[in-house]
Amino acid sequence: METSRPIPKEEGIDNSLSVLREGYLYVTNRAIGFHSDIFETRLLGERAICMRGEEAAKLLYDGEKFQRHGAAPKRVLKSLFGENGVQTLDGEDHRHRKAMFMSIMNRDGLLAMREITRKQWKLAVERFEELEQIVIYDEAKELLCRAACEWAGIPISGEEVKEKTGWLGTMMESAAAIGIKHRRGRMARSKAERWLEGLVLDVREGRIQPADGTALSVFSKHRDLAGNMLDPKIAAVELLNILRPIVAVAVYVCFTALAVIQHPEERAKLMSSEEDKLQHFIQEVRRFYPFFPFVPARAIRDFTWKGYEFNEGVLTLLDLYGTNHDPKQWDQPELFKPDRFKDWNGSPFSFIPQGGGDHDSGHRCAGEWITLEIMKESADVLANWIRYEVPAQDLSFRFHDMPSLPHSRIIIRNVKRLK
Ligand code: HEM
Ligand code: MYR
Repeated sequence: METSRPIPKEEGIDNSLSVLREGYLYVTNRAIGFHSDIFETRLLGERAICMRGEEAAKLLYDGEKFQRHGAAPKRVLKSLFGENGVQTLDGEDHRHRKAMFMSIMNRDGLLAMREITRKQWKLAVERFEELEQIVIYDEAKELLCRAACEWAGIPISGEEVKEKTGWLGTMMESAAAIGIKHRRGRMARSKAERWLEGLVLDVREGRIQPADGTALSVFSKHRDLAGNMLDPKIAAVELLNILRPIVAVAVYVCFTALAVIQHPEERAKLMSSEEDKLQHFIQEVRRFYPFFPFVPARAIRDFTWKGYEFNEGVLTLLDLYGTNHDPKQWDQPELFKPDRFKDWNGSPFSFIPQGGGDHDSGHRCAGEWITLEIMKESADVLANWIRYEVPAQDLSFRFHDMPSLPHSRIIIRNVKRLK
């Protein structure tokens, strides 16, 4: 019989405001204060357990102990995720829906994404040469919107790109917002869902024929475990679970640019465009910079873990940023050192910028591999394809902005093509 030990407790009727105030550092700050990788608090009007580190990640990804249904706050479903999408499913329903996503993440799909990204950067760089200055974040969102639609088999005209980029970007940028910014996120989602529902019906009624194997084709024809096609609204939510996060990779492109600018000695290692070097660099970008803050889940039943009692239904947050910076796993986590990935042990639970565990059976990010493809191509462009000036600007970013970005969104001038 395990003896129980108390979970350190943060005082206060509700500490949601502290999460907004401290952002990515909320859990780390308390873990340091309590000398504990687990503590309890109150968030959004209920008791919540927060935890970080490899062991905690293993626990949260145990599908016998935690479920996702009812875990993400309603407001996050209304803006970022969408309702009744794969993020909210459990058990067999989740595995079946997840298989639909993973079926397009095969070798051909990944290669296609790499090539589309390369082509879109080429077109963009030609344009950059004509412009006095460009803002990397804005350009990356737009070129990734084009890339996402092409990859997913979604028809989009040149004139539509700005509008659609706006919707997809707003959903992600307003994920943790309150007030008017949150309402903008909801509105962007409604418009985008209507657009994609229309396309799903177009496919089903034979008006358009996206290529086999593309997300639009696969999701429009997918059947659930009962043999029924997805409700068009849910198919639209899932198509947005492809388009929105591909546009969101612009945040990582922006941080990649920041790392290229601020670490010339690391940039120099990319000069050969070797795949390994690009991989280590972008893995360190994903580890080092903040993006997705925490993953929420609920305990399915009462259980005890390391002596700590979890009650059925308790809201539990796994801190992704804190786990990627856990000094128990990472030597000098506060330093940007891509070479640490030369001999990284590959644990699915200690390096979790896009969630942990297994892609097929758990909730780990379905788009992790294509994120790597997009980032490697983008790192190569920013380090090797172009020469540019970086004018004086505010490159700092704040840990309480979720998502966080360099304030200037990274301005470059006098872009000249080298390749
Ligand atoms: C899930 C992060 C890009 C599709 C997730 C999760 C995180 C995450 C933290 C949740 C893991 C969990 O619940 O345990 C990110 C970040 C990205 C990114 C930081 C960088 C921009 C992508 C891309 C795609 C994608 C490019 C698709 C093309 C998904 C889907 C899920 C997911 C479908 C739900 C998986 C499930 O519930 O089983 N992502 N992601 N993500 N991501 Fe990503
Ligand atoms: C995606 O679009 O699914 C991937 C990237 C989104 C990152 C957004 C980060 C902001 C904060 C979200 C709070 C979520 C808490 C459950």
